[in-house]
Amino acid sequence: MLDTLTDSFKNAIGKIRFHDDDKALKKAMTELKKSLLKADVHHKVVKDLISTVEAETKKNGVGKDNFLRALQDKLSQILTIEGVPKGFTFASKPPTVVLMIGLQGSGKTTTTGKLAYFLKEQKKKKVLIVAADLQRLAAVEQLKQISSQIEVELVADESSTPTQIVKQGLAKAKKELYDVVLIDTAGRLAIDDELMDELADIKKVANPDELFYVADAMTGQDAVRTAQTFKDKIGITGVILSKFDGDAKGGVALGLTQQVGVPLRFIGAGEKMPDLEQFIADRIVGRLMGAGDVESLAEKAAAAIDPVEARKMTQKIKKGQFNFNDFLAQMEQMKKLGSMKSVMGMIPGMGNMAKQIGDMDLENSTEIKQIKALVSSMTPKERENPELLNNMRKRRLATGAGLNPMHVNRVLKQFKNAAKMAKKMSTKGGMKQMQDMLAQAQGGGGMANIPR
Ligand SMILES: Nc1nc2c(ncn2[C@@H]2O[C@H](COP(=O)(O)OP(=O)(O)OP(=O)(O)O)[C@@H](O)[C@H]2O)c(=O)[nH]1
Ligand SMILES: [Mg+2]
Repeated sequence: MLDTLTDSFKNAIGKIRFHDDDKALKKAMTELKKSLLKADVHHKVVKDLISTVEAETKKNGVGKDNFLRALQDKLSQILTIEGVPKGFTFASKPPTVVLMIGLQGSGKTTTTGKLAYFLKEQKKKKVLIVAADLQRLAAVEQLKQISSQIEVELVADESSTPTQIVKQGLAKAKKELYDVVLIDTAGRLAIDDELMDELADIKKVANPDELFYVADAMTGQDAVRTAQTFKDKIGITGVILSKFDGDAKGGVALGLTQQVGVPLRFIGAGEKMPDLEQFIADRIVGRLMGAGDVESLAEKAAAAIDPVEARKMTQKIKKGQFNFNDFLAQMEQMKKLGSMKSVMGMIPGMGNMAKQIGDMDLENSTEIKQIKALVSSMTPKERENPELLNNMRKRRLATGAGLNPMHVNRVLKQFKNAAKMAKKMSTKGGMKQMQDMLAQAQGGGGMANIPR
């Protein structure tokens, strides 16, 4: 997600040698400046960053440690707005009301769904979505689909007006004790008075705690400019950059907070519901400097994995009873973590591996589809005990699942390997072996076992 930026910092860090002099620092700064500009970071932000880091490093004595400290401090500063709390905060008196605004097609509706999913799954909140976009014919239908997919309640009524539906939503939220209300609004092609008036009216009745401006990251510095206009005309409390997966450069994320004077709060990097990440300065700084973001990963995993189920699973694995039902259940859990690439990006030292994996898609990968097709053709007994499958049954299953027998054998072999590996991992020292294996894969491109 932040690959280009991370690479820029890593290269610069590499240029500072152990016994350092001004020349090494100069070289690192020149390198950093060039790559940040190339990554689309605004030139004023780059200039400020470079001059501060250079001056601070010199002041404290040129050397890697001082350079890293100066860089870390400066990055934290440019990603933070003094006095603004970190992460998503809830109003002292529920419901927390969030208004989602932005230009047409910027990703408001999708992001509303992702945010609802994040609050429900990770923060365990009761979330209500209000469909206040009554401009576009299909808008309500789109939200209906999203909210039923993530199992979040929706308030919608095509024959109503935006302010009426907001009032209705808020009344329901108060009565039924919702924690959060997310209001999706209509977008326009460009900023015009009509849009601003409508938003101002909605804002008046909604009295929101948060106004999130959703901007398309692919529009680069335009995202910053339009955010500024929305801030001046309506007032915003945060920015969400969507479609970050399509933006290879990503520099806009680094400068935006200082440029607009409002913090970047979330980044959307994919079309699916788990593809939303909190933008928390301290964590991002760690990631930019190549240290990973274990905190966010742990949060995601804790939300996705049911501890009771996990314990049961570990017991089964230890006893060698891991079966196809468990295999499928594990895969379903993995899906909740979001794209494999973003997960890997959070693990320290795994940034490169994330790149190799590309976007491994658990839902749409052919292999996983094959496995699912195969398992659903099995009898319950066979699912519990794969050993029951003889050649005739395998041929039958292949036909039933629309696969050839070779596929079936491959899937069964993969399953056996997975079960074996899981058993190994659950023993003492298993984690160490896993790490070694990962390190090997990282160095040697041995990714052949990971389905694409
Ligand atoms: N790749 C990618 N696509 C995204 C992301 N967020 C949204 N999209 C896609 O962008 C398109 C527009 O998203 P919407 O959520 O409908 O945008 P909107 O701002 O609600 O649009 P209007 O209601 O017409 O103003 C859809 O096809 C989304 O799937 C993202 O983070 N990554
Ligand atoms: Mg929309």
